[in-house]
Amino acid sequence: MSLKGKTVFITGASSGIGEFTAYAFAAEGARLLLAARRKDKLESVAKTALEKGASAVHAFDLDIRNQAAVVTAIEGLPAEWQAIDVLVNNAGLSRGLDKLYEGNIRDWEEMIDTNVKGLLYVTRTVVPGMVARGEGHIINLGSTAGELTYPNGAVYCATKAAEKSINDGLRQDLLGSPLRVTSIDPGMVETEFSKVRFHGDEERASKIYKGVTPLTPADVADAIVWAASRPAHVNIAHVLMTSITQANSLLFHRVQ
Ligand code: NDP
Ligand code: 8X3
Repeated sequence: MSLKGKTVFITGASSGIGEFTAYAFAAEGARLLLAARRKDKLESVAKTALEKGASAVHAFDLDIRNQAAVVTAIEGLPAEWQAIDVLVNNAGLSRGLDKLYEGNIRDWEEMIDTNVKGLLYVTRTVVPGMVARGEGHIINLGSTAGELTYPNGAVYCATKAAEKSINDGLRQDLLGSPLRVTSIDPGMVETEFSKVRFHGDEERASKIYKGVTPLTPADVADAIVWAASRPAHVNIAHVLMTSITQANSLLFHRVQ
């Protein structure tokens, strides 16, 4: 399916996987709706996306944890941006790496509010328009963490297990319609993810990637665009992907 001229809405487009997904859809000639909280970063992504071939870009700041703001921003889009063809529910984060019984409750709330509730708010606001138009594809970012829980990561892993259930539930709820629902589930990808997880501690973040070859955000973007560009009757339910140095969320081949 050609993505030229399709309107693609990417949440969390200011860095990492969302940023590179914007560039990958840009290269296909798509129109891009880009959202995140950091407007300055988004504007720089928007400029690069136009240089890479996006046919138009509209960027706006949005905190997906705020349900009223999600509705206002999406329902208030200019008329020419109202018909969203592809929604990439990418915005998300981890906070902390702690034993559950020692975890920081504010970290838990931020992860649940963003990765689960925020994803639901955006989906609930965008999908009715897709259903009414009889066209659309929802692509959610899951993780190997949603498949297999790792120590000290129970709450982040739980949010990605929830994403898996939401992805599978939505696909069943849309059965009989032409809409498609996909979960892209990467293992370790080198982005701002670990820096955010460790509250800005770059030294601790860099240790996570030591001795392994992580996926790049461009690798994940490639899978997202691949899923979106399958023929209209083909629904890719899940893509589980890791680098060759990772077998699952627990097992890595690390060179010391
Ligand atoms: P980054 O930290 O690089 O990017 C996260 C993006 O989400 C940023 O653009 C950030 O923008 C945005 N975001 C975070 N909170 C909010 C919010 N409340 N409202 C709007 N946007 C928000 O990480 P990744 O690119 O790695 O992560 C993207 C997704 O991929 C996440 O869902 C993550 O769980 C998932 N994932 C990541 C893996 C990895 O190893 N990196 C592996 C598997 C899945 P801003 O701060 O400007 O709001
Ligand atoms: C991100 C991958 O293993 O750091 O979902 O949780 S991991």
